Amino acid sequence: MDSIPVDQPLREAAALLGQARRVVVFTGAGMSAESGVPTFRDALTGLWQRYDAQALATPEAFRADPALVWGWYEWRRHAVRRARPNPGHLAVAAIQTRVPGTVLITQNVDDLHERAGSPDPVHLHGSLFAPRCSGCARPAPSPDDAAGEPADGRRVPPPGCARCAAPVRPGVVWFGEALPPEALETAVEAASSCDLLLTVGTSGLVYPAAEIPQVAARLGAAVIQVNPEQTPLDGIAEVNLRGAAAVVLPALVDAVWVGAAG
Ligand code: BV8
Ligand code: ZN
Repeated sequence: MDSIPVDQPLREAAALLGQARRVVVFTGAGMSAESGVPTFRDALTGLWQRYDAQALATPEAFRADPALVWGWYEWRRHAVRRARPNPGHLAVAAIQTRVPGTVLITQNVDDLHERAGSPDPVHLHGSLFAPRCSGCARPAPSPDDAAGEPADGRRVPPPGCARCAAPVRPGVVWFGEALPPEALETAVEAASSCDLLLTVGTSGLVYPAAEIPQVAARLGAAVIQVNPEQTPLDGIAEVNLRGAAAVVLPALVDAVWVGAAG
């Protein structure tokens, strides 16, 4: 992995991270982009491109056409299974090791943080690997992959619940649905008591998740943003690291701990 020059912003971020005691890492779709998992901003590809992700990720869409929405999530689940954590995910896990008590909060429904060794990330928007009944909410087994990977755009009828036969739905939070109260509470608490929040790969447009970095800044924590693009979070960030997560995060960890040891 080509290392990037330790420029001024990276030096500032390293100084902040090196002296932080209570750290929160907050991630969005950009964290998994270099693992080949498309971000929400990225237009859907293939036969899905005629759909708008935000429209598909709603209870209304599932009620109207369960097979279409289930097919989309099955397609995404297989894409995530094929993906691998990237050096950015590994750097986040390294920060959690170096700064005990670091809280990792993610908007992502993939399991790449876990596969990178991060202990129990807080999933604000659920997971692709926790299907449940849309009627009685009974957890359902993950579909067996013997059926193979659904081609993109293919509609796949969801399995029926073993208890009430209602269609099984993905264990994610759809637009218009409340976030899991305990996850949101943990996130707000961590943001309210941290002294540094590192936000990575999020456009900061989806609420209430986008509140989390703002709560931290409002209560005096330093905010470091990693994003190749500008976002509404630029204004609250003490340091903006304009680059890709899989390049910038390993360089940041190096600058704090490896450089220090060097
Ligand atoms: C609710 C799971 C009410 C499903 C998701 C206040 C103001 C305005 C609107 C609202 C508001 N409050 C509520 C709303 C409505 C809505 C909302 O926020 N709408 C927005 C779009 C305007 N919020 C809701 O509906 C929420 N629920 O409000 O319920 C309620 C309350 C009580 C009781 C009943 C009901 C629920 C929102 C959650 C929806 N579910 N995901 C699924 O995945 O299918 S949201 C989903 O989209 C993701 O989880 C994520 O949160 C969001 C995408 O955002 P990002 O992760 O930031 O990704 P994005 O693609 O946008 O950007 C990628 C970024 O990465 C970019 O900046 C890019 O530059 C950068 N990047 C790219 N490559 C890299 C990179 N960075 C680093 N490295 C790289 N290599
Ligand atoms: Zn049921």
